[in-house]
Amino acid sequence: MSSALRFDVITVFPEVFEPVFAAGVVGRAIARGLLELHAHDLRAHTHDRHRQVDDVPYGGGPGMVLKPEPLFEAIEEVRAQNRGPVILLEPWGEPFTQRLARELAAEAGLVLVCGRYEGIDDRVRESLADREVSIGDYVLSGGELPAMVLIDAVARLVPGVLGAEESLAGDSFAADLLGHPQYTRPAEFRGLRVPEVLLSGNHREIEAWRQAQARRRTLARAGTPQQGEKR
Ligand code: 9D3
Repeated sequence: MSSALRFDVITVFPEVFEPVFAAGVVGRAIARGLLELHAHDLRAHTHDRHRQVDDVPYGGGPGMVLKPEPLFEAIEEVRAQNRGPVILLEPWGEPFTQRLARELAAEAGLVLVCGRYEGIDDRVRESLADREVSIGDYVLSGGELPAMVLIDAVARLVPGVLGAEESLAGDSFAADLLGHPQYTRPAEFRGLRVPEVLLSGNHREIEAWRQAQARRRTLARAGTPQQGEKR
């Protein structure tokens, strides 16, 4: 398989990755050998009686910080199998975008490190990280959900992961359009009608309507009022 992409995730909660990626597009791709996902328990790389992955911050302050030793050991071990970039999920990282997803999908592998508590000892970033990524400006409890978001978005771009039809649908994002409204049967539900043009069978008119709707959505999201649109 030429384009298989390998994800290695280092986390204190490896079990949360299992159900999420057993189902859906990503689960199917793993079953078909297009993707590999390995979640590694950071605690397996501790050597003390209490299997401690965190410690108090130097200089004082609230909360705990992920210790460097287990992270160095885990990352170095994983790197023997996965030569891809080491990405730390951090709230102050570069914003995760479709563009970054495309860039990462071109790698043979990715090593994802999930922070917890107040953060990761900065020597890990300094010595081992290739980049730091955030999924947006809101506070989560750790890097696991962000890692899942990244994996899902990147996995969809690996050739063969999506069916031919689904891949075509992805192209609308390439044009930075957010897609058009979708309807399915019935044509009328609780008095709500599907737009007449979609029932017309006129494919040119349908395509024009969809493009206009998609443009409208995209501009609305960008905060640019449409002509004649009330704000
Ligand atoms: C008080 C300073 N905070 C840093 C901005 C502390 C802090 C908050 C949340 C430290 C770690 C976290 C846990 N979040 C992540 O690890 C995280 C995250 C996020 O919270 N939002 C968006 N993307 C990401 S990627 C990793």
